[in-house]
Amino acid sequence: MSRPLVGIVMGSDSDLEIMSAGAVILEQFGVAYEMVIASAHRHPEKVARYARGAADAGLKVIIAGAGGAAHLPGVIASLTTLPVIGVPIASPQLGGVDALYSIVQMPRGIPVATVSINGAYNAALLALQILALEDETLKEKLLDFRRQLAAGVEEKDSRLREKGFRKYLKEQG
Ligand code: RP5
Repeated sequence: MSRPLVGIVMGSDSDLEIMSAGAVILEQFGVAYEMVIASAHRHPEKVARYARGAADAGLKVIIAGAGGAAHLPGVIASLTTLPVIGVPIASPQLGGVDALYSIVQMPRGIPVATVSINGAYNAALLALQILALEDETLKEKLLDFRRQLAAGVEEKDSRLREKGFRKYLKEQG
């Protein structure tokens, strides 16, 4: 197994299901990653150790997901110059707006690239795009992925024209 290029960090195992959507995408593109549970509030020393050592460990991008008073991505970003992508995780109480605001409203000087609530899928794609800056093969794979997205739109459009909206909606079920 090659050395991980992407670190997927989360504040709790309750974030794991959401964050695993990012891991699946990285696997599909053949990019090595590691997953880590390290809470900014419950285990700040571990977060600091991980963030400070991330670049030397060979990581190129960190995806950090947290819910509630979500300080994990920002704290990691403060301790490394690697790009950090923040994933706000939906909480049962406030639905993720709490984490979204916590992660996106970083002070000037320490950015976190924040994706949508529960957006681990897009976080992984953004990580791949960053890696693709120096990896032509990966860039080609991303272009192919985009072509597939476009083909999916074309296929739906043709189906809609062919069937009409009533039949289309019925089949969507
Ligand atoms: C955050 O608190 C975690 O990222 C998680 O989203 C949330 C709840 O954690 P648990 O109480 O489920 O461990 O730090």
